[in-house]
Amino acid sequence: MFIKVKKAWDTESSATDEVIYRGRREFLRKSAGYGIAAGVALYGADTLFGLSEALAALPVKERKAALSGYAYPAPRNPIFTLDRPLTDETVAGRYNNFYEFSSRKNVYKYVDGFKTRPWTVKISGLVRKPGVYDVEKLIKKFGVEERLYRLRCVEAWAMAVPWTGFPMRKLLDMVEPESSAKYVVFKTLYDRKVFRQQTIRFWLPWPYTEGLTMAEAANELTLLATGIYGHELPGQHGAPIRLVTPWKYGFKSIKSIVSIEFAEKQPPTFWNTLGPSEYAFTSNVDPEVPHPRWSQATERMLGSKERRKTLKYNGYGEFVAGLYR
Ligand SMILES: Nc1nc2c(c(=O)[nH]1)N[C@H]1C(S)=C(S)[C@@H](COP(=O)(O)O)O[C@H]1N2
Ligand SMILES: [Mo]
Repeated sequence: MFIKVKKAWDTESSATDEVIYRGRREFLRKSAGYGIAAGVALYGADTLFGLSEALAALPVKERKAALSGYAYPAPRNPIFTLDRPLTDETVAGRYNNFYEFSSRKNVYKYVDGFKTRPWTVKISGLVRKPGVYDVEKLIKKFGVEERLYRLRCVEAWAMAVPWTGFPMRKLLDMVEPESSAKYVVFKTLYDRKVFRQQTIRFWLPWPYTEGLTMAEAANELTLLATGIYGHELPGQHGAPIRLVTPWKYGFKSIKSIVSIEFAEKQPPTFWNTLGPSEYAFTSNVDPEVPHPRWSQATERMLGSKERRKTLKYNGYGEFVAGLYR
């Protein structure tokens, strides 16, 4: 007899239906409390209610339980192994670069009101299937996996963390870029009500923008992360969806993405615009190419006094060296 073995990350439609059902019920309960006419609430519930809205309406505990039905924790992809211990979660979550919130490492103090659900990503440019895609639906469609990756910041500190997400490759297969597309352009949300620094430092080249070549975007390592340490991304790590390119300096791994565009020309990017000689467009980790003001030969592991030798391509040469020959 043939038994279909379901991979843990196969989509579970029954789990999703349950989320929508419970979220809708919760939404109706709240709407009644706010005195919204039942007709209006029902109209909204029946015609507009999707997975994201349902999840957003659930209390935190129930939301966690619902997500565990199809997203977290995700099965670990055994291909990606580490040469060093994982960074402690609280250490990684309290030493962040996210200039939209703060130009210091204390980003975690500013993310409490950051509303990341519902959230959509606009796909545009040289692509056959442009559109506005709901992050929750992408997670459901592609499934997610856990990957242990090193991350090396251009400032010479490093960490090792378990991301949860799906390969960018899956998204490319779905949206079908045109053959004329040479670059992928990623943008973070621009909203001065959400990100205080977009007002305080209004002169910076917002929105934060990053770019990859098509071949880099399609590489096996390129991950769109939606989680970390076995749960959803907290705000400071770039909720609800961010890029992770572990062979490049951390600033390429753009957070809180709202737009992915396929383009013929290399786009101007945030750090490259601010300092072209310090932050190259490609910015692959390379111990032999110093920053103009400091060496890149070694790195400090967050949460420890350990200094390690920096590895070319951050140790990911077997996956990516072929891209640059
Ligand atoms: N939108 C946005 N994305 C960003 C940044 C930022 O300031 N804004 N900082 C980058 C830098 S410099 C690094 S090192 C990583 C840090 O990711 P982490 O805070 O999750 O460790 O995010 C990158 N992505
Ligand atoms: Mo960084």
